[in-house]
Amino acid sequence: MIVGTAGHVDHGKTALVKALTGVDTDRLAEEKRRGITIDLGYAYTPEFGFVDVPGHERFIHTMLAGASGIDTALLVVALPEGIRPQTREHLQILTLLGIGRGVVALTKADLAPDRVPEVSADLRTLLAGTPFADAPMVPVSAFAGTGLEELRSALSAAAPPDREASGHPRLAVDRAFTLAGAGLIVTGTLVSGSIAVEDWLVLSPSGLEVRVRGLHAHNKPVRQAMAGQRVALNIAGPKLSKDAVTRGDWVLHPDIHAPTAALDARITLLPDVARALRQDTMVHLHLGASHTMARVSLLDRDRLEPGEATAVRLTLARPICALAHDRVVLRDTGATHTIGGGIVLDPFPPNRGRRTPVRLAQLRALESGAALGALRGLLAVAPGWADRAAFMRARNISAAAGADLVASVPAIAAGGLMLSPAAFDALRDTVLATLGRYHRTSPELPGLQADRLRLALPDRPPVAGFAAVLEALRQQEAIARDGPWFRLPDHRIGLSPRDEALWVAIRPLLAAERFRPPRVRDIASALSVPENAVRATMKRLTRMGQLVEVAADHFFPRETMAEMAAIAARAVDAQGLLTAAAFRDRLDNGRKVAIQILEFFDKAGVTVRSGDVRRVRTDRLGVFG
Ligand SMILES: Nc1nc2c(ncn2[C@@H]2O[C@H](COP(=O)(O)OP(=O)(O)OP(=O)(O)O)[C@@H](O)[C@H]2O)c(=O)[nH]1
Ligand SMILES: [Mg+2]
Repeated sequence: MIVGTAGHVDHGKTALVKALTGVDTDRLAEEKRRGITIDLGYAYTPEFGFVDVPGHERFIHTMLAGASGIDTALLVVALPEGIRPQTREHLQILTLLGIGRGVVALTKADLAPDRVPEVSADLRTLLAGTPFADAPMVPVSAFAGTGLEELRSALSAAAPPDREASGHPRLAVDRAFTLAGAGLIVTGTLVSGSIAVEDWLVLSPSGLEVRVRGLHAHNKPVRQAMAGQRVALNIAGPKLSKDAVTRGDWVLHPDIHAPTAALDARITLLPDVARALRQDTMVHLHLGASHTMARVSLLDRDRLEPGEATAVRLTLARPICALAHDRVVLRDTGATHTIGGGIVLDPFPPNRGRRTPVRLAQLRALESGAALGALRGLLAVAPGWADRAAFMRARNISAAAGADLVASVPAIAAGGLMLSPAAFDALRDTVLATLGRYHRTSPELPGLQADRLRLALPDRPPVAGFAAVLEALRQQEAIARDGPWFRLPDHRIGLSPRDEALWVAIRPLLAAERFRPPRVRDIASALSVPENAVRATMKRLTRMGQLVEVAADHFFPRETMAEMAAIAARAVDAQGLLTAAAFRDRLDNGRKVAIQILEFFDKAGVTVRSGDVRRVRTDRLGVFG
């Protein structure tokens, strides 16, 4: 169990930890000289790991870094002084961090034993409505040694539930130092998963690779450390140095290394702040042991009154590592007061549409702490799908657990998407309706390509996800596919009776002089049909693949194109080069037409021109079927 001290400066936190553990955690010379705690201190007994924090208001950021990794609070209030400003602020911070268990130590009992009833009564009032409302209060004296046993048993009784051991490992670094003979050591709380010697992990947000050379859990060498333990890692890595690691970094599994500079969160403004929170206020943001500046954008209103909670977009001054349901604490621009905090709902929020009703509904769904509930909620609101990788990463869910989750929601996995069955059905219905309409208006065309179908949708899924949905529909035989074209299974390319009749008349004209077929104008006058009608029919036949328009109004049957390509391949000289003259001689169709055909071959990649000669790409001869 990791116990963190809290309370006003000089109220006896460090002295109490020393009385409980025998360890003086004020190690720095400056701490000794000034008689105050400046940096975090650590001490262990077989049962507890203590994190001792500074009480001075100037070191609240340090207190925050320490408190983010604890699971039980030891709130220290000196009897001679009673409740003081940082008693309140530390209490607020513990509450915002979601630390639900604690014990109150009424310290310096040797100095003011008679103040126990008064201070306890004040504290009961202060603690009412907080997670510590019923916390035991134990008068103690670090000097006289009284009350220590009661305090130990009260702490044992406050044991928190076990931390989530599943998920990838993630350790919040609160200290980094080098140790002679060992090298680089980082310490912190392992908030999820487990870490073993020889694991390869990543330092986040820098992304440097680290190898675990050795590890301690609760100050003892072990092969493996578990979530909920304070851990010291001896790490090495190709580009790693002491300067590369700072408090606030994370050591974690590569799959959850995804630094982000924007977070959607639900935050509460503390009831006792002086002013409402306005749009785009700059704040100090604390998450885990990290700290950065952030801009708060309110998503569903223009101001947030004290005591109220709402959804916000936090835009960070630098990318940090954050996952869903991480706690954030916000302090004012000058870092003089804690003003509020809450939970991260989405660490990878979309850039656009952040204030739309659809998005706000998604954020409400993401308030669920359980991944199953969150995913169900997310898929129940529009558009009914979610990015699988982002969701699993945000919730720190491994691939195997993710597959179980998708199965139990239930959701349909398509490419990178998870879709509700209803959303999948809606996509299918729209695709089928769009194809049906298209076939009716363009019966001569093979169908629609994926991007045209996608653009027809009211809510557009990502390209890759939609491609997977189309593939799933194809497998269900709801739609069919020819090359890049999707169509309804029973759609056959067809000509209208008028086109059909005209085509029957045109075909022999083309065949009569197949290497020099008549142009649209000639066909029109031969058949006494308007040019426009001939052209439109021949264009439709081109789209159907029967004809090829080699030059404006000059159409060749596709099989003739294939035949001419083969002739070109045979017309090359000993060097493999093709001249226009050689080609023309074989076709006997005149220089102008021969050159038009060759230029069309160039465009189609069948021939490659260089100066007056061409090479024939035999691998491309099949393009005309
Ligand atoms: N008489 C008496 N004095 C105490 C007791 N505990 C601590 N003190 C004194 O109170 C002063 C502050 O004690 P610390 O333990 O350093 O207080 P702290 O809460 O750790 O202070 P910061 O870490 O700076 O916030 C020191 O001078 C201690 O000697 C106690 O039980 N009895
Ligand atoms: Mg101290």
